[in-house]
Amino acid sequence: GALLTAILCVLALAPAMAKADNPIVQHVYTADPAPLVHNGRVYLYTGHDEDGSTWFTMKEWRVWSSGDMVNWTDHGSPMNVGTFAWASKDAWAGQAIERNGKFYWYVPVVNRATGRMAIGVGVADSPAGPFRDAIGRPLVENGEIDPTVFIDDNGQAYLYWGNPNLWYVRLNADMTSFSGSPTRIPLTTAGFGSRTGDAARPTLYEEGPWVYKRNGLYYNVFAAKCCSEFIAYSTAPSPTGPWTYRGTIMPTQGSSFTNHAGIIDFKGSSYFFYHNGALPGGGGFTRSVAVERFNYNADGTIPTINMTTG
Ligand code: FUB
Repeated sequence: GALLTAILCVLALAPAMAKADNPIVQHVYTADPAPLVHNGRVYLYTGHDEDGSTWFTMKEWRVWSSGDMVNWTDHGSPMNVGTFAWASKDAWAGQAIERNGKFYWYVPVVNRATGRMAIGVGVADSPAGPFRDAIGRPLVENGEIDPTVFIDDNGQAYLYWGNPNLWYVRLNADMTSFSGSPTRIPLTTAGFGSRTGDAARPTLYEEGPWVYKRNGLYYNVFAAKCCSEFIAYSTAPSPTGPWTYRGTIMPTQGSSFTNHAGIIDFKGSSYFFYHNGALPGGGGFTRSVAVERFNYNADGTIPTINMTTG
């Protein structure tokens, strides 16, 4: 009897333990999570906030992986500002994707020659790197940040990015060049919600887009309304819109004034990655990535997701 009760208690606790353990990384500060599912593992690409940082002085990116969303392997830093000989600083928010056995990691970083933010692309033969500069120059440069990459079912790849605007461009199959010119997505209030009190930014869209497709619907999850950011989303019937604003996913919470989302399905569950300032010494420039498991609503909408710790 007592033994059975003890076993049942342990079993009952197991799911809670599995969904706990936030922040995911507890020995360094991390930011801007970008998860990628590959060969039965989740690879988590992040930035690295330096100890005691008082600005987004980020020098390198980090990779972590897990087969169970509980135990994480540290793959170190397989890409940093120095990977891009033309870059000077600011290893900010990117995303990696696999195509034809190669891994492409799109990141914003300052172009030393122009002093502006540009998008670089690293390439590697394995998801944990090491990554090298794929083309030796910026893939695209317009002073804007936060690339997200997506390959549609027909093989057409898209890169989206931007703050204060939202851009996309069609990537070629090589993933390191593009066709046509970057196109600015109209930031309408129908598409991205309305913000008051900032004439230059009439919609909620701020930065950090995360674009993906589920059941034929295109999702654009983004950081809304600096500088107590929340995560909101829009959907569209095609990768190029038109976008319809769908509301808040994660309200403003925690001690980081930015937030940044990444969403995956893995082993039958859906996961929402984000960042906050939950570690000791944490805050807006000393952030930590965290994750919540969630279920889509039956109509494909995303429920409200709250930050958890522990
Ligand atoms: O981490 C630096 C910047 O802060 C990112 O590029 C933005 O998305 C925000 O999280």
